[in-house]
Amino acid sequence: MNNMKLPRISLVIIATVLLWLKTYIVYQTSFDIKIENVMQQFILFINPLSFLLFIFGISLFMKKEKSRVRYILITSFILSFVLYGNVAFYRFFDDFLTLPVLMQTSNFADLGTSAGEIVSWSDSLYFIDTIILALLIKFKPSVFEVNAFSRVNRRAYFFVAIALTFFNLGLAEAERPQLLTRTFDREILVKNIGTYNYHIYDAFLQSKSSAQRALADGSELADIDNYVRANEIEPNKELFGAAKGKNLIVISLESLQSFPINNTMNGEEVTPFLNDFIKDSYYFENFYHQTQQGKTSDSEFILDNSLYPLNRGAVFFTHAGNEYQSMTERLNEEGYFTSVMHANNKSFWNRDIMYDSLGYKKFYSMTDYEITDENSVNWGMKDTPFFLQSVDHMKEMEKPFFTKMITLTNHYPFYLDEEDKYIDEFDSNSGTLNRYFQTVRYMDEAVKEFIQELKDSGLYEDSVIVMYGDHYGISENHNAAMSQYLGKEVDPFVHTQLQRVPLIIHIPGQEGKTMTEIGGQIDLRPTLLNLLGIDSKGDIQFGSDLFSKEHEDLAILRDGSFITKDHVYTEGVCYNKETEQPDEDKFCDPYIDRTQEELNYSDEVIYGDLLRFYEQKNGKISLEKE
Ligand code: GP9
Ligand code: MN
Repeated sequence: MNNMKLPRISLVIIATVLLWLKTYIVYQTSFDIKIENVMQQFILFINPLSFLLFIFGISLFMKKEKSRVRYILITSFILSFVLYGNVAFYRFFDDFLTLPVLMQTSNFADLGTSAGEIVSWSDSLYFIDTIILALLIKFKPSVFEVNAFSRVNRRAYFFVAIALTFFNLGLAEAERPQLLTRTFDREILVKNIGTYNYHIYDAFLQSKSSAQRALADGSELADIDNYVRANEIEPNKELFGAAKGKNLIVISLESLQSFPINNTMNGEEVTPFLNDFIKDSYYFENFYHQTQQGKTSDSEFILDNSLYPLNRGAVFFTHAGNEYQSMTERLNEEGYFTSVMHANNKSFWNRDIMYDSLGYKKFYSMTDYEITDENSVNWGMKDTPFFLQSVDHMKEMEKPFFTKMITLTNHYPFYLDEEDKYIDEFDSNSGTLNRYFQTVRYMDEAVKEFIQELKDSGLYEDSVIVMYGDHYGISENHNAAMSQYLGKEVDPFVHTQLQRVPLIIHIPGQEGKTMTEIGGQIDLRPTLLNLLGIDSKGDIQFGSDLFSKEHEDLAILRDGSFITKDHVYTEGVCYNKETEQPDEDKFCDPYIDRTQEELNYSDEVIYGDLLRFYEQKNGKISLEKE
């Protein structure tokens, strides 16, 4: 038997294939990864492979056979353990592990007594490949060999591994553009680059931010504090406490820009309900979103902290472990029950982790809603059922409450079921823009039903209702179609003006008013706290009360563009708002450095996790390192 010439397979290959197949089986059996098409299934299948080839391939550089065998066995065990750790964590948290989560031991407190139910003896099956490997090594059947590769073979081996990595990344990027720079969701990352690469990526993000944090010692805060104090203004005194004790309902209107408001398409109103509603509300028509790659999550970050989001990546992912002095925490101190309602996967944008850091008491996510195929479209649950089921949750909340509701239907690619189309599509070369009007119209209808439901349940009169657009919905890719709709060319000036999103503040008992003040999402925190009668002067925040008589007409966008009363500065050109043409530089020059200074200070706060040195109560800076 022994002298039969069977091809002998290298131990490296056996270990790789065993763990590869096991990982794929575990994906299918132990995680709930949503696969939408064959390509996604294929990516899922190949995604563990490149990493495994590399990690086991390291053994090919080891001289001694004993070391090689030992290395392969230990590596197989460690990786199996990591995979199993994710399985156990997923059973309870419905999420993948991240390093900050491993360090946030408080998370595990939730596990407590149920640990026994999460792990069971049959889980040893998760180590079956390592066991097979150990048996192979022990009994040394003739089908495999542990010999080192020749130099040429080793090269070929790594060439294949590298090629596979790029192949995988290329497919993933095509399936999910900007996967790594935007880092949306752990499930999407695992689905596209695999669990093991995902952990390496996570470790990279973690070490980068820990290094920056470690170098900070609080001394940077003095300058920042000076800057914030120098620009601090007196909030509106008459409105201080105008909504004291009321519930605060903040609605993030997905992808809603200002241009459809009070506007028509094919002669039909796009937002008939909102056009009415703003007559009874404060409506800010010169309000800008200040988000970047973190999109919705960036707008949430700004709302809570009055800090700018980062220029790349999503701060919800990169700095979820920081200490923040959020609006939510202020409201907790005032006895509010604070929550977020969003019928999506809770780990999307790392929300479950970040909401803990921001102090939210409860996150009503996907699992708190009744979601069916009939009440879903596009990204998930439709806005109308979402709103209606949310009111049921509100009825149960302790009062007063603050809740942030995040809508979903008006999201790219803007698909709707036939029965939800109230108006026709626009007619241009961009299907995206054409459908956008329809989904905005649907959202308008959903908001209408929501307000009615609030009235019926008696919550309306006791609540301040705030609505804002989270970020743009129509990107520059659709400039030609936009030009057709607007009847003018979308140049950098018009593009910047299109970054306006509606801000609507409805206070029971107050009359409506259109406000022309120029502001941005950064102003939400100070404005809302003032209305609720909470003094936020002395906080490290970059916005100011929009109702203040001293409010400065200035909105700074995250890319360094800014808007003043009469000018728009973008891409290095100072435009006159009236003529819409370039103007003399002297009108914008005074704000250029100021804009950069403000953005840099805000970044410093985040990178250095500086708020941990700041005592909000008395404005003192402590210089001790933690
Ligand atoms: C997902 C929703 C959309 O939960 O908030 O995110 P976006 O892509 O708009 O940032
Ligand atoms: Mn969004």
